[in-house]
Amino acid sequence: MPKTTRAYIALGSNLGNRSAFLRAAVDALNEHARIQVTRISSVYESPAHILPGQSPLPDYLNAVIECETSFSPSELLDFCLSVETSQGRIRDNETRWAARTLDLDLLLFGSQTLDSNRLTLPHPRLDQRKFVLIPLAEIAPNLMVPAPFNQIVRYLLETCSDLSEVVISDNVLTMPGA
Ligand code: A4P
Ligand code: MG
Repeated sequence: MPKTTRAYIALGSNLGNRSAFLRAAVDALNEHARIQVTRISSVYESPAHILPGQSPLPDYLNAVIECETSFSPSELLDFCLSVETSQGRIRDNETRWAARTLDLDLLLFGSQTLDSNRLTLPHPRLDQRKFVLIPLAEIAPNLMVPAPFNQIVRYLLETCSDLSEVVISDNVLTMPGA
């Protein structure tokens, strides 16, 4: 592989066979010649974060993977969006945070920062979510998260004000080919 960047991707599902969608996402990412999955967190279950006034939604399974990729950030986003679609994700443009079979969010792409109309890096809500910080801290506790955070992952988790209950689930995502 040519020059690669280490990236972190958050996986989430709260619709249908949630663990199968997460498994399919890990496999699809790793099967691409320009992506190599290097670490996978445990799978965690938590109530859906919802917007004020929104009706309750099913619980989520979430995990975070680390990968090496020769893609650019925009190419990696495009590939993630195509994997979501291949796993039955239907975007309801009327409803933000609607239940979904698969959500893939780019958390970090090396130490790059970016704020375009289709991609913000690091992920702008990363510090507000235990369902992201707990699995990320499991695989990369000392990782420096660039601006505007400028803190290591473990510190962001220790200072996170999210009070939701995030519990480890029985589902296990193994390294592809392991
Ligand atoms: N986009 C910009 N930056 C990024 C990035 N770093 N990674 C753009 C991925 N996408 C990024 O995303 C909308 C657009 O955001 C993309 O097309 C891309 O151009 P989307 O997946 O269609 O929409 P979404 O996920 O519904 O919206 P949003 O606001 O990104 O939602 P979040 O923040 O992903 O939250 N509760 C629990 N327990 N667990 C969850 O995983 N997830 C959500 C969704 C809400 N509640 C949750 C969970
Ligand atoms: Mg998303």
